[in-house]
Amino acid sequence: MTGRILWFTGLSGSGKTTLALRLEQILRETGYPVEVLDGDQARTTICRDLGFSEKDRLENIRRLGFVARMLAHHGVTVIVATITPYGSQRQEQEDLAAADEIEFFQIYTCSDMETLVRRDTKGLYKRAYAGDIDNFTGVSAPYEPPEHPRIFLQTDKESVEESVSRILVTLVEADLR
Ligand code: ADX
Repeated sequence: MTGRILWFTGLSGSGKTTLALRLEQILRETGYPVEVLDGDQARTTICRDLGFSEKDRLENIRRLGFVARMLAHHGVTVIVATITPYGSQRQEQEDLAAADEIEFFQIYTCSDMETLVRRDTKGLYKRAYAGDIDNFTGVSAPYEPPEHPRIFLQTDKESVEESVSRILVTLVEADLR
């Protein structure tokens, strides 16, 4: 059985990792082989040589996509949680998955900037607005919102459990098709 790729995209602090880990826990308890590829984790391991220029972000996503497809070939449900700021990057990953007959779900965690700045879970927005971090997505580097994500989550308005339930419903519906 081929696995699938659940690819989270959204600004830093919009809930990608939180949702990915909660989803991982539920799917694992249900008996699915599942793996999370998280941007922050990748950047201290397989992508630790990369920064945040457009070129490096493209390379970052290419590496994660490559690993995701390898795992999916072995029946793993792979959850990728990275900003993935460019539409072309997301399209490329979707196309590569399709070429390998791997089902690909793009999940957009959308939150307004006011909420992100108020929460500022990692303290990065304060530093970015102060000019201490270059190329910070949403502040001094672009984020191109997806126009047609498979799943659209308003993480500033809905709870983690609500968002996770909506993802699970979509997965079940896809399995029933
Ligand atoms: S991506 O753009 O290449 O997809 P990725 O998800 O791997 O980004 O890494 C984003 C994480 O790196 C953020 O959640 C944040 O913790 C950290 N980070 C450090 N510097 C930046 C920056 N300039 N822009 C965005 N995120 C940054």
